[in-house]
Amino acid sequence: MRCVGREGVTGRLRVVVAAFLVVGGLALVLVLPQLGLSQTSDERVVYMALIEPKGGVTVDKEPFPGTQMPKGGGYVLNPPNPQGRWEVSVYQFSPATVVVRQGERVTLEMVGINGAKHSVHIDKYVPNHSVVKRGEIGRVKFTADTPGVFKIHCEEHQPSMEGTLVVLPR
Ligand SMILES: [Cu+2]
Repeated sequence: MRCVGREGVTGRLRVVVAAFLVVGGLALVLVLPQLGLSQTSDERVVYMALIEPKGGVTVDKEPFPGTQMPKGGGYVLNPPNPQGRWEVSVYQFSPATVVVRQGERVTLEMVGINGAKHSVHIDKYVPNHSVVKRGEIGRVKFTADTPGVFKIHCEEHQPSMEGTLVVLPR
Protein backbone atom coordinates (compact mmCIF):
# COMPACT_ATOMS: atom_id res chain seq x y z
CA MET A 1 0.00 0.00 0.00
CA ARG A 2 1.25 3.50 -0.91
CA CYS A 3 1.55 5.97 1.90
CA VAL A 4 0.97 9.68 1.22
CA GLY A 5 3.02 11.87 3.49
CA ARG A 6 2.24 15.39 4.76
CA GLU A 7 4.25 16.95 1.93
CA GLY A 8 2.25 14.96 -0.64
CA VAL A 9 -1.13 16.17 0.73
CA THR A 10 -0.01 19.84 0.76
CA GLY A 11 1.28 19.48 -2.78
CA ARG A 12 -2.04 18.09 -4.00
CA LEU A 13 -3.90 20.89 -2.21
CA ARG A 14 -1.74 23.45 -4.03
CA VAL A 15 -2.54 21.84 -7.37
CA VAL A 16 -6.31 21.86 -6.60
CA VAL A 17 -6.23 25.54 -5.50
CA ALA A 18 -4.24 26.51 -8.59
CA ALA A 19 -6.72 24.66 -10.81
CA PHE A 20 -9.63 26.51 -9.14
CA LEU A 21 -7.91 29.87 -9.70
CA VAL A 22 -7.29 29.10 -13.38
CA VAL A 23 -10.90 27.93 -13.96
CA GLY A 24 -12.31 30.90 -11.98
CA GLY A 25 -10.17 33.39 -13.88
CA LEU A 26 -11.21 31.85 -17.19
CA ALA A 27 -14.88 32.05 -16.16
CA LEU A 28 -14.48 35.77 -15.33
CA VAL A 29 -12.84 36.47 -18.67
CA LEU A 30 -15.73 34.73 -20.44
CA VAL A 31 -18.56 36.22 -18.35
CA LEU A 32 -17.47 39.87 -17.91
CA PRO A 33 -17.87 40.85 -21.60
CA GLN A 34 -21.42 39.40 -21.54
CA LEU A 35 -22.25 41.69 -18.62
CA GLY A 36 -20.85 44.68 -20.47
CA LEU A 37 -18.57 45.47 -17.54
CA SER A 38 -15.42 45.35 -19.59
CA GLN A 39 -16.82 47.48 -22.44
CA THR A 40 -14.67 50.56 -22.83
CA SER A 41 -15.48 51.37 -26.45
CA ASP A 42 -17.11 54.69 -27.29
CA GLU A 43 -18.45 53.30 -30.54
CA ARG A 44 -22.12 52.44 -30.78
CA VAL A 45 -23.85 50.85 -33.75
CA VAL A 46 -27.65 50.89 -33.84
CA TYR A 47 -29.48 48.76 -36.39
CA MET A 48 -32.73 50.28 -37.70
CA ALA A 49 -35.25 48.85 -40.14
CA LEU A 50 -37.34 51.21 -42.25
CA ILE A 51 -40.61 49.34 -42.21
CA GLU A 52 -44.27 49.46 -43.23
CA PRO A 53 -46.55 47.27 -41.10
CA LYS A 54 -49.69 46.52 -43.09
CA GLY A 55 -53.17 45.19 -42.44
CA GLY A 56 -55.92 44.26 -44.88
CA VAL A 57 -59.24 42.50 -45.24
CA THR A 58 -62.09 42.10 -47.73
CA VAL A 59 -65.27 44.19 -47.56
CA ASP A 60 -67.47 41.12 -46.99
CA LYS A 61 -65.72 40.70 -43.62
CA GLU A 62 -65.14 44.35 -42.64
CA PRO A 63 -66.47 47.39 -44.50
CA PHE A 64 -63.95 49.94 -45.85
CA PRO A 65 -63.68 52.65 -43.16
CA GLY A 66 -62.94 55.56 -45.52
CA THR A 67 -61.04 57.37 -42.75
CA GLN A 68 -59.39 60.66 -43.76
CA MET A 69 -55.69 59.98 -43.11
CA PRO A 70 -53.21 62.79 -42.33
CA LYS A 71 -51.34 63.95 -45.43
CA GLY A 72 -47.59 63.43 -45.80
CA GLY A 73 -47.25 59.86 -47.05
CA GLY A 74 -46.74 58.22 -43.64
CA TYR A 75 -50.20 56.65 -43.53
CA VAL A 76 -51.63 54.72 -46.44
CA LEU A 77 -55.27 53.63 -46.73
CA ASN A 78 -55.99 51.90 -50.01
CA PRO A 79 -59.68 51.53 -51.03
CA PRO A 80 -61.06 48.09 -51.99
CA ASN A 81 -59.48 46.55 -55.11
CA PRO A 82 -61.62 44.64 -57.69
CA GLN A 83 -61.59 41.62 -55.33
CA GLY A 84 -62.93 43.76 -52.48
CA ARG A 85 -59.72 43.81 -50.42
CA TRP A 86 -58.67 47.07 -48.75
CA GLU A 87 -55.43 47.77 -46.87
CA VAL A 88 -54.00 50.14 -44.32
CA SER A 89 -50.33 50.68 -43.48
CA VAL A 90 -47.97 53.04 -41.72
CA TYR A 91 -44.29 53.84 -42.32
CA GLN A 92 -42.03 53.66 -39.26
CA PHE A 93 -38.50 53.46 -37.95
CA SER A 94 -37.83 50.27 -36.01
CA PRO A 95 -36.71 50.97 -33.34
CA ALA A 96 -38.13 54.50 -33.25
CA THR A 97 -36.20 55.54 -30.14
CA VAL A 98 -32.41 55.44 -30.09
CA VAL A 99 -30.57 55.99 -26.80
CA VAL A 100 -26.83 56.79 -26.76
CA ARG A 101 -24.38 58.40 -24.33
CA GLN A 102 -22.80 61.80 -24.80
CA GLY A 103 -19.42 61.49 -26.51
CA GLU A 104 -20.17 58.21 -28.28
CA ARG A 105 -19.38 57.84 -31.94
CA VAL A 106 -22.70 56.62 -33.28
CA THR A 107 -23.48 54.72 -36.46
CA LEU A 108 -27.12 54.29 -37.40
CA GLU A 109 -27.28 51.40 -39.83
CA MET A 110 -30.61 51.71 -41.63
CA VAL A 111 -32.02 49.03 -43.91
CA GLY A 112 -34.81 49.88 -46.36
CA ILE A 113 -37.47 47.18 -46.02
CA ASN A 114 -40.45 48.86 -47.61
CA GLY A 115 -40.99 52.13 -49.43
CA ALA A 116 -38.97 52.99 -52.54
CA LYS A 117 -36.79 55.45 -50.61
CA HIS A 118 -36.47 57.32 -47.34
CA SER A 119 -34.67 60.66 -46.99
CA VAL A 120 -33.59 60.75 -43.36
CA HIS A 121 -32.18 63.60 -41.32
CA ILE A 122 -31.68 64.19 -37.59
CA ASP A 123 -32.10 67.56 -35.90
CA LYS A 124 -28.71 69.02 -34.88
CA TYR A 125 -26.67 65.93 -35.82
CA VAL A 126 -27.45 65.02 -39.43
CA PRO A 127 -28.69 68.17 -41.23
CA ASN A 128 -28.30 66.76 -44.76
CA HIS A 129 -30.67 64.07 -45.98
CA SER A 130 -29.30 60.57 -46.14
CA VAL A 131 -31.24 58.57 -48.73
CA VAL A 132 -31.97 54.88 -48.05
CA LYS A 133 -33.60 52.85 -50.82
CA ARG A 134 -35.42 49.57 -50.45
CA GLY A 135 -32.98 46.68 -50.20
CA GLU A 136 -30.06 48.95 -49.41
CA ILE A 137 -28.19 49.87 -46.24
CA GLY A 138 -27.62 53.50 -45.35
CA ARG A 139 -25.12 54.40 -42.62
CA VAL A 140 -25.35 57.69 -40.79
CA LYS A 141 -22.40 58.56 -38.53
CA PHE A 142 -22.04 61.30 -35.96
CA THR A 143 -20.51 62.03 -32.56
CA ALA A 144 -23.16 62.61 -29.92
CA ASP A 145 -21.48 65.66 -28.36
CA THR A 146 -24.61 67.43 -27.09
CA PRO A 147 -27.05 65.79 -24.67
CA GLY A 148 -30.76 66.13 -25.27
CA VAL A 149 -33.70 64.79 -27.24
CA PHE A 150 -33.63 65.15 -31.03
CA LYS A 151 -36.07 64.20 -33.78
CA ILE A 152 -35.24 61.77 -36.57
CA HIS A 153 -37.27 62.60 -39.69
CA CYS A 154 -38.17 60.86 -42.92
CA GLU A 155 -39.01 63.36 -45.65
CA GLU A 156 -41.34 61.06 -47.64
CA HIS A 157 -43.39 59.59 -44.80
CA GLN A 158 -44.81 62.24 -42.51
CA PRO A 159 -46.08 62.41 -39.86
CA SER A 160 -45.66 58.79 -38.73
CA MET A 161 -42.09 58.05 -39.75
CA GLU A 162 -40.42 59.99 -37.03
CA GLY A 163 -37.97 58.75 -34.44
CA THR A 164 -36.33 60.11 -31.32
CA LEU A 165 -32.61 60.28 -30.58
CA VAL A 166 -31.89 60.50 -26.85
CA VAL A 167 -28.34 61.55 -25.94
CA LEU A 168 -27.75 60.89 -22.22
CA PRO A 169 -25.34 63.30 -20.47
CA ARG A 170 -22.07 61.80 -19.15
CU1 LIG B 1 -39.70 56.93 -44.94
